[in-house]
Amino acid sequence: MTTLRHDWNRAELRALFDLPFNDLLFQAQTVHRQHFDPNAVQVSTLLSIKTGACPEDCKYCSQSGHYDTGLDKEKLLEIEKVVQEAQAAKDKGASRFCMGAAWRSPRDKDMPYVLEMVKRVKGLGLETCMTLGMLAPEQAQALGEAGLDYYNHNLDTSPEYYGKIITTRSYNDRLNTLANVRDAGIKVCSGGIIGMGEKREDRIGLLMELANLPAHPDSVPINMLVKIAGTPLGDVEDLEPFEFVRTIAVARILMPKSFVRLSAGREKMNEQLQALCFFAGANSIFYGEKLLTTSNPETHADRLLFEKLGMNALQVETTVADSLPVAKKALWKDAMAV
Ligand code: SAM
Ligand code: DTB
Ligand code: SF4
Repeated sequence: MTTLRHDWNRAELRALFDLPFNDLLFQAQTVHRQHFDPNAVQVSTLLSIKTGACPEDCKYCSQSGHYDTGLDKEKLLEIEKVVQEAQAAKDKGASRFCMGAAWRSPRDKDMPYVLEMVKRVKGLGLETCMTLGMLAPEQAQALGEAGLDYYNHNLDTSPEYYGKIITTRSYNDRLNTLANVRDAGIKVCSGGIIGMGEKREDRIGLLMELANLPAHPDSVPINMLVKIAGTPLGDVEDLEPFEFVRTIAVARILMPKSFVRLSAGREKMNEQLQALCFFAGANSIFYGEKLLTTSNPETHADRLLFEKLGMNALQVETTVADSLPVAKKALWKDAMAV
């Protein structure tokens, strides 16, 4: 029985990052196998339900109103359109549908729409996830009562580097939203972005914050920065890919029972790098040709990769069960015929 730790210190994390690559990956894969089927991957599809003109100044983001990124803005999508997209994602083999809005936080008048979206998408037999910015306790409560399964709210980076990336909301604001989500009984999805010009110490700081939360996030997205022209991080230097793999491996070791998601940035990664991330303990991806505003690998390329690696997509029933998730091969076989 693994006891989950919430008291990781910087020296321990440094020591993990400093391990020879093979030793680190072996340790991560060993931990991974104690808690998960190593060939099963949870698959989520994203949809931007409200795009652009965001008041926040996140320096990586195509949707911030502070930068000219040439993005077409869109109002809150109609519920029927969202349901249609969710059904299409399900037909292609996704088990979770994640709806994202470019808001600082939802306004009261937005709430009835998003609550209805949760109910309708859940009614299709999909897990639901939303990322709408900061949530007040009563907003989180309402989403929980509507049946929302997951709420995504990333810490993004270390507390020390955070001020270089966002000035319009604080690290504490983010921690408060995570607490409100947890208290509402919604599963927490929280991770960050790697490759924003931060140092290894910042990657350590981010993972330490996530692992030392009162409960490990159920899902931990590790995004590789998608460089957006027009943002302050549009031409930041590339991160050494092995350092990205190391970050996934350390996340896996620290949070043994969490799904670690190989998130944004897969389009720039070759199959071999993605396979290394899976070996390092990533067991979740975003699937579908679009993330929120940028592109993601083609679905047929992902199916082919899964086939080459002998991996399977998890079905809803198995991802929500408390027991060890077991992949069901039928799901993506059926989807391939679509
Ligand atoms: N507006 C909400 C918020 O920030 O809480 C929700 C949407 S926001 C786009 C969700 C997350 O996507 C961000 O916290 C960030 O971690 C990630 N993200 C945004 N732009 C990205 C980029 N260019 N590359 C990688 N990850 C990105
Ligand atoms: C997360 O950690 N990554 C997703 C999701 N949560 C909402 C978003 C990635 C966005 C990538 C850039 C874009 O497509 O705009
Ligand atoms: Fe707005 Fe979210 Fe983008 Fe920040 S990451 S600018 S809050 S949409």
